[in-house]
Amino acid sequence: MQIQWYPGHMAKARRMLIDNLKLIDAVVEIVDARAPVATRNPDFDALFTGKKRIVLLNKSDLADPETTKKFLRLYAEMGFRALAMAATSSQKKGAAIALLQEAVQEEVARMEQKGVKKTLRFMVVGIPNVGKSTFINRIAGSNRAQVGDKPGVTKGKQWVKITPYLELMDTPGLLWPKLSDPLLARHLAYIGSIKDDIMDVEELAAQLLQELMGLCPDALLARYKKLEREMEPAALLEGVCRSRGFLLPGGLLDMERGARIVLDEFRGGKIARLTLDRPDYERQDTDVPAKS
Ligand SMILES: Nc1nc2c(ncn2[C@@H]2O[C@H](COP(=O)(O)OP(=O)(O)OP(=O)(O)O)[C@@H](O)[C@H]2O)c(=O)[nH]1
Ligand SMILES: [Mg+2]
Repeated sequence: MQIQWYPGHMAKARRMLIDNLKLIDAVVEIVDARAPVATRNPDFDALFTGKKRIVLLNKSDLADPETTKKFLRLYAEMGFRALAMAATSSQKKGAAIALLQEAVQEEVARMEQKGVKKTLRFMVVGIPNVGKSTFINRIAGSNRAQVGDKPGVTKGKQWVKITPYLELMDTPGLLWPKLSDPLLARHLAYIGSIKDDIMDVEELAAQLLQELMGLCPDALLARYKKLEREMEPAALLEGVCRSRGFLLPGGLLDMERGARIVLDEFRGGKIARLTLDRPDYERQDTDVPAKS
């Protein structure tokens, strides 16, 4: 499957991030806990060299808790401050604020010695649809940034003042130019970080069903009754249509409707709570542009 996935506005967004780096104290990178490898933009290592970085594994309510713990250990080994959370709940709000403050505490102390109370500014970054704006709204305690269940909702930068001394910058989702790892590309598409209208949804849903049959066969068989373990991807999608009675006039199966239902139900966490990526996966798409 060929995916056209680096639209022109992304290059503009990348430029904007670089231009704003001088204003900020640290970068908060949001990844999706269901696909923490696929949703980490490999371009960020070059973009944010020299900046303090915090990684938030968001949507952890939809991910497998044990795998989330493994990813947290991995980030700790890599030297990142990291936290698993669900921005749609207030449970980890305090822990997230504490983590942000901790990341810049030395600078705050240094300024305090000079008698200055520093305003902390964080840039919130990540690929599309991982919950950057939802996170900012959670920290702000009100709906200040626009949110939506599709990629590309935030179009430009937006500063959100949380307190007189804490500001968060919302940014548009940023992908990297070359998508040369087909497995990671599929994972991004399954979770909804790439626009569905640039993909073949039937092929995508069929592949997702095959992957889910490997990861959580019991949950899948329980949800769609007409599936069998050894089915090929296309047969799995047909099985979903039969399970739900998705027929077109004339008796053909409505594969597109079946595909959209599978993607919707997976994205909504209705099939199973699971993580697609493995912590030891070695990505093949680290080929990213130079910093400017
Ligand atoms: N289940 C669950 N859904 C979440 C969580 N965080 C965000 N969402 C949902 O994910 C969708 C995308 O959220 P946004 O905050 O708009 O994501 P974004 O990263 O700002 O997206 P762009 O601006 O398009 O790049 C929305 O439907 C949110 O309700 C979470 O922790 N758990
Ligand atoms: Mg947004």
